[in-house]
Amino acid sequence: MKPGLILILILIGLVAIVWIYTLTGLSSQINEPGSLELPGKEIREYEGEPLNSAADFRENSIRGPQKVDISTYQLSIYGLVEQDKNISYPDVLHSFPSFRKVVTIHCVEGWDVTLLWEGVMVRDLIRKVGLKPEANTVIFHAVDGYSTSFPLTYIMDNPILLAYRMNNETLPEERGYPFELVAEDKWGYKWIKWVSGIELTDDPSYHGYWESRGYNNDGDLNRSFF
Ligand SMILES: Nc1nc2c(c(=O)[nH]1)N[C@H]1C(S)=C(S)[C@@H](COP(=O)(O)O)O[C@H]1N2
Ligand SMILES: [Mo]
Repeated sequence: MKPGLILILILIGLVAIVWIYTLTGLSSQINEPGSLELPGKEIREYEGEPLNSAADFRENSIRGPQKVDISTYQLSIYGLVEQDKNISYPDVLHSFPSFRKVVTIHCVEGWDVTLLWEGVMVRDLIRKVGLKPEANTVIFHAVDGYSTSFPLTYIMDNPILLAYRMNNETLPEERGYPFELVAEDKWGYKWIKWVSGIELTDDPSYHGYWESRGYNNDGDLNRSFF
């Protein structure tokens, strides 16, 4: 073969490789830390800090682990917003910036677990739909019928994560897949798992599942829960 022909063949080969690479979406997977397809291996240390394992939880959910069909799953944001919105799982992961943080969850039963959480900020989701001025309370709803609520200021003034990964792995089913709220500085019963809805209301007296059974509605860690 002539050297010129070899050069042309090499060039065609290179173009084909780049084309296939972009077509398969490999490039975006590599650049996005929150990518769905990232292989997960649980980490047990982050920046020198030891972490517990996703298996260290005691499973005590009201109806046991929930199975969510991710192909039909939608996160609904509704109520006192400019326009209700349903967002698919991939859209939550790819359309919002993701953040990582080591946070400890404390259950009222006396155990705690420290993990590296990764997720999107709830306030970014809410800003996307636009708030009505009367909104003052955020109620989270879950697939198992569980719910819990917060003052709007807690959600908008703090970097509160809706997590889809823990310790570098996709949330396991028992831990709330697809989303668990990382309700920093709040008792475990505020860390709602299997989140399916975020409702904006003007009713600060709303009481969620455990709250309507006597647990403190603030759920502040530095206060007693009953
Ligand atoms: N949807 C849902 N989220 C939930 C619960 C639940 O029953 N259903 N239990 C809460 C409680 S009381 C705790 S302590 C944390 C951690 O529970 P786990 O150990 O069952 O993961 O999840 C919280 N989130
Ligand atoms: Mo709990």
